[in-house]
Amino acid sequence: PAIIRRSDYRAPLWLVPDVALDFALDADATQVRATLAVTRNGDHDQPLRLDGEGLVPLSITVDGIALTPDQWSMDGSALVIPLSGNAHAVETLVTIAPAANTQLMGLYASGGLLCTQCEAEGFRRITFFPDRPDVLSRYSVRMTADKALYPVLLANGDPVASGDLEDGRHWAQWNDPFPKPCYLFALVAGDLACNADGFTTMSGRKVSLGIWVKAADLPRTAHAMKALKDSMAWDERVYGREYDLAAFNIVAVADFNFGAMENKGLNIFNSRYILADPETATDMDYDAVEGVVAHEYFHNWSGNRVTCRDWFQLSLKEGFTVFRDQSFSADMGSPAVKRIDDVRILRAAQFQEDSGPLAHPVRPESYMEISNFYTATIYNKGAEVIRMMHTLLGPERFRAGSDLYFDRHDGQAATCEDFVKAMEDGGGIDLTQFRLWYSQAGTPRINATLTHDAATGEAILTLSQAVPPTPGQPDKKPMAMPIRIALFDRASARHHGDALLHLTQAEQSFRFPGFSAPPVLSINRGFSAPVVIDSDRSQADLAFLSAHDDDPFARYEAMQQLMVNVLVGTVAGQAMDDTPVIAAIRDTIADSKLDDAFIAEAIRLPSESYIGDQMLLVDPDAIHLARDRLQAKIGATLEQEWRALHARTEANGFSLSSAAKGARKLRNTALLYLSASGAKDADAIAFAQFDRADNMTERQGALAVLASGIGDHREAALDIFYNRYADDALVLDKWFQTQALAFHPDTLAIVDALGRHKDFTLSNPNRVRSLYGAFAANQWGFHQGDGAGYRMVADIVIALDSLNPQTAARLVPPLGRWRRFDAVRGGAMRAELERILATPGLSKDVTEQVVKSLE
Ligand code: HT7
Ligand code: ZN
Repeated sequence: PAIIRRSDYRAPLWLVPDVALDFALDADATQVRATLAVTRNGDHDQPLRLDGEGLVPLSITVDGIALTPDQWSMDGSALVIPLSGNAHAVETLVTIAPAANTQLMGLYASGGLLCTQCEAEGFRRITFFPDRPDVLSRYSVRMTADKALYPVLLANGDPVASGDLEDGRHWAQWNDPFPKPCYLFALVAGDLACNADGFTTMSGRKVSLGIWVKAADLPRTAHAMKALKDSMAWDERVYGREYDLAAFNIVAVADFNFGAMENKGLNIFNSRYILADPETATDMDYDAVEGVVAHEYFHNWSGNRVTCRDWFQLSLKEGFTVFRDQSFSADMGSPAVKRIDDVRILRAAQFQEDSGPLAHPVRPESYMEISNFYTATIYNKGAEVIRMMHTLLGPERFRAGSDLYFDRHDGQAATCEDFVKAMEDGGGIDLTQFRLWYSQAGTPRINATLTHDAATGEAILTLSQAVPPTPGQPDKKPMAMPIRIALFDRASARHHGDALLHLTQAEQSFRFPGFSAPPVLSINRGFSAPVVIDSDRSQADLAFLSAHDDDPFARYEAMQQLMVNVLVGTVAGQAMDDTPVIAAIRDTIADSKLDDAFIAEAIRLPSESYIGDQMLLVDPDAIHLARDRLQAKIGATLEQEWRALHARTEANGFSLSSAAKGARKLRNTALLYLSASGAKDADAIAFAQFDRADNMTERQGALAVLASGIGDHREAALDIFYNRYADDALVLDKWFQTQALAFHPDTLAIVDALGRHKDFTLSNPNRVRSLYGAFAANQWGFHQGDGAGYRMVADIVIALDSLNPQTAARLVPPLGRWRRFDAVRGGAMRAELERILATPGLSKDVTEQVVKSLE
């Protein structure tokens, strides 16, 4: 497949200021008539070139006159029309088949609905068009459809008119006054019920809000509606951004390749990020609904009003919008726990990506298939880059920068460089060196050494940085980053305030006067830079910080590092002293100043894959054994504490307050350790929690504990859960996922059998992710045995590729980590990648991921 390069960007030759679309909707054959007002952009004699995929032009007219076959041509799948003047009206007619669209890109059918997904390049599967984000058009959309099958007809913008037709059909017209790229186009037709509400903007305009779902799901939309209204108010308060249309609609669909889509005025969501009630959604699900609703809403400014010039600039909208949704969720709940969660996700997904064959910069230089670049690097590292600018500038100057960015670029397709320049000009800062964060891939490693000069009473912190080589980037330059630190006096357990260090050189020393004795270093407080810190802090220092650090992230981090050191040492065959870990956990759960949610985060053992990420060569069995034993020892040593905690956190009635959510989180953690303790009644206690829970957080928490064990209640709990929720696809996903993630010796065989279960289907991406996505993330399970896990995932990639290449491609990266495993495992993983590559007719989505993984 062809490689698209950032350096090849050229402005569009033709613009399309206005487009009128007319859809005669039908699941099997939808007719699309598109009338494009096109204008020549600059002085050239090039023909009009309209992207298309799988389209056949049934008729083409220019200025109302039908073209003869010699007046147009196809270049591959693109339609090419030579035009004589500088402005024309070009009309095309095509027929598409939504019900046969298994890729879920373009116009497709899901659960009786017709809906669209156009980002990144789905619009070309609907009609011929310059499918690139820097061509901005005003859209008017008319839809006709069978009224009984599709009583609701929605599109971008505001509704203009509607009416009935003969033959049981009806029509609706929607206009969107804001010029937008075609990736933001959307329509939905179907039998939907609406949770209708309203919002009055800061300038007093009334906006009608609608969340559209299947009628039976209406009671599960309240949380999403609250999140939407909170997001609208937050964006006004924090960024001064007001909503701009009279209507804002959200539709939930069951089959969706991603989380959600920010189409102008008509967001389309994967139903898992809209629907929530206590019976079916965990607290994590509730938080995800809030976060994704906010994310898509915030795109109205960061993405829609200011969009991307080309797809290399994807992080311009995604990194900034993730930063915005993270800040919103922090303000809505616990900032400390939110930061810990976000860093955990960053490390699990992005650090792993950055250290493997698919590493790429936040602003990539090339791609084969843009869908493969909706990555943790673009999203999560991109958000960290924005966060660092926020840290360097402070909130007021950052706001001045963002105001300038929105003012300057409203209605434009902008670049990452435009954003940085606005921050420089609005915030008054020089970000010349900082720009390397956009172009250099790889996670910087910072070595921190603290020494003490007794003669001068100075503490001297020496930081040195190295950015590891990544594909195509063997040599790296030093990066600029903010490192927040504090130096604790050992005796008083206090410090003299944070210092924000500006690390810019390969090696830099910072001197701090006023220390008669060596202090304890708290570093990268709040995770001020997305880096790995290597420091020579002792276990005693880490234990000190895990008890006294007043920065919640640093306190959590000290505790995690304490655990990681023991686990990595154990895996390496050293006899490690685990008493500081157990003591730290005991002290943390006894600390009445800490809230339950933080305690639960702090005392949780690092994941098996995070432990693996600390090693050059991952030994999944040794890691599993070491972690399992430590968990068992913590469980047994503190058994009475776990019993007491589990009892103390039992709630009397369900609430969504932060305190109640924290208590549930801690209750599940206590149950996990109690079960690990080997206590004879642990299985029964877990089953009782499972059985009596009045909410999904506790029920699924207990199910996860039971599913990882070999106790008597395992099968019963899984059966009860299945029968109770057999009709609820989102909960059934949890049933598949819980088993795929379980620490069970037979996980491989269990997943294999689940792949043949009557409720498993390759046509629903949520189901695929909940079984095979989860399994590939289960380090011990996936790497078990003789490579059968690799074969199973490769089989799915091959089978899924012809149906839904985007979802198939997302299963490839776990196999691409072959260099990190022993020769036998690594060889087996490579062999599966080669087998996938040898499949005839492989999509460019999967081809790109596999080729890069093998390089
Ligand atoms: N901007 C949206 C991206 C998206 C997407 C990308 C590829 C294929 C399907 C997709 N659905 C949505 C989501 C977001 O970041 O808000
Ligand atoms: Zn986004």
